[in-house]
Amino acid sequence: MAVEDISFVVVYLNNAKFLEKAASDIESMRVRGAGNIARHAVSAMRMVAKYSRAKDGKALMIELEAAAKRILSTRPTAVSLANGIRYVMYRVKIASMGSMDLEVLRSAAVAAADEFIEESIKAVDRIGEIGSRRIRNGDVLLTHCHSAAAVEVMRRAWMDGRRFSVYVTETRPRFQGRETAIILSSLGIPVTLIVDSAARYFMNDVDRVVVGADAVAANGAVVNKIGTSTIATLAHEARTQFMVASETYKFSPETVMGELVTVEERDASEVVSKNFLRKYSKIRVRNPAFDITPPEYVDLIVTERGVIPPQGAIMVIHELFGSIQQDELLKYQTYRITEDQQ
Ligand code: RUB
Repeated sequence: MAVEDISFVVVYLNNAKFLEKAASDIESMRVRGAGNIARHAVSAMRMVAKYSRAKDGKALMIELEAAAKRILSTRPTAVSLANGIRYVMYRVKIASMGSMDLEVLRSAAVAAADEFIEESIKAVDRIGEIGSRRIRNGDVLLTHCHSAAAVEVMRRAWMDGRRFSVYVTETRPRFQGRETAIILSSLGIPVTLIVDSAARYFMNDVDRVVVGADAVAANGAVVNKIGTSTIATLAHEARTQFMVASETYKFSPETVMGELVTVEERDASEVVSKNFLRKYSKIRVRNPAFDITPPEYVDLIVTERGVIPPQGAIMVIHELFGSIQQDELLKYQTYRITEDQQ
């Protein structure tokens, strides 16, 4: 359900509960995929600003900071979340330098959120347009997990009349690959669903791997669904092109300062049943949700600003975040680190 669907009355009466609902939608993965997560988070910030009963501008800023902190604790790897929130908060901060009036700051937050959402949707569209040109007639593609940006690249190429087929890995443990397979197949694209461990078996048939990203580091390393880096290694070995579709708001400015992207580790019950865990309590189960593909295994990153080699990531980050102070950048990084890591 879209954030805006939640009735005005409920939101007005209980902004805190509403924020909690948005955060738990992201935590539980009812809303998933880095782009969707960012838009959901920014919509939540918008609603907090719009329906806040703060008495003055300062109180609104404190409320927004608290909301940002809660939202950022939900999915630590999604840099898009921090960047979306930063987009809003930076503009509120700039507005606050001119005036601390409550309504001025409220409007600044709402306008920034609207702008981020609109631009992020346009970015996916543009990535589809740019990335689709890389797909040729007769190609065999492979994709992993479910990425709206990667799907848009394939959808657009198909709509433009190119004919190709796609291997889709099912993507354990949550099977997001099935969602991708269903979408591509509904467009008429020939799809073969495979288990993740069959990637090497089929890699020699594949011309291009197309995946999305949760984060792109300053050195061009790509953080994406667990298993992506295995596929990238296989593609490298088979000399198969490895293409990443990523909006620039997934690029991590903190990594310029040597910070590492936090990899989210999810509950063991996503991998085996609770019964299994009880019965074999001595078996430890680990469930990292993402992994890191080194830049040497990435051929190109398709962004809404154009195609870049992984080495170009640093330039994109400087262009986008160069004007933001280092302490401002690190503030949102700190919010994402869980208490036991601090
Ligand atoms: C989803 C995933 C996707 C990226 C990019 O992981 O790894 O490839 O988020 O997606 P999860 P998009 O299912 O754990 O959220 O292109 O839609 O932003």
